[in-house]
Amino acid sequence: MNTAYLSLGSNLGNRFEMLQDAVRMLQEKPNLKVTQISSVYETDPIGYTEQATFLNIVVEIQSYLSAEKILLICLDTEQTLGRIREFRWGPRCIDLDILLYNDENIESEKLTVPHPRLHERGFVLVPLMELVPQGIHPLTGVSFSEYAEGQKEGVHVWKTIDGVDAFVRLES
Ligand code: GSY
Repeated sequence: MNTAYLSLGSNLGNRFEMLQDAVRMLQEKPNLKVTQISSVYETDPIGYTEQATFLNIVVEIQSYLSAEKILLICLDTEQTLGRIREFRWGPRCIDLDILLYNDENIESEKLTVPHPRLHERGFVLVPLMELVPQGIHPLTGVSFSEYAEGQKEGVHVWKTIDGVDAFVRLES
C-alpha cells in the first residue's frame, strides 16, 4: 500500500464546492481511498499575485496505484471539473498536485515527486503539517515545520473539517 499527499487549490467560481467535488471524485475511484483531510485554508496567491485568493487543502490518499496513475487521476479530475487556466500561475477552478508519494524520489518527464516547490509554499506546508506534524522532506531531511517558518503569512484557516466524510457532506 502506498501513501500519497495531494494539494488541492481553487480560486475561481464556488471554490469550496470545487474542492468538495474534487474530493468526491477521488473517493469514487476504485483502488484509492482518501484517508485524511486538512482544514480548508484561504491563502493569498503565490506566483501571479494579481488574482483572487485561493482555498487550499491537502489530502492523504492510500492506494496500490503508481504515482503516474495517480497523476492521471489528478489530471482527469481537473479536466472533468472544467479547469479554466488562461496562463501558467493564473486563476484556476481546481488544481491538484502530488506532493509526496511514500518517501520516494520520482523524476520522470511527466512527474517530479516530492513536488519541487513544496518547501517554498506556505499554502501547501501549513495544511500538510496538520496531517503529518512530524513530517520530514524525504530528499533534504528538513522538517516541514522548519520550512514553514516565515511562510505562514497569508495562510488562514477558513473552515475546520471533521474528517473526509463530513467534508464532502457539508453545505457549500
Ligand atoms: O499550484 C497551485 C496553484 N496555485 C496556488 C494555490 O493553490 N494557492 C495559492 N495561494 N497560490 C497559488 N498559486 C498557484 S499557481
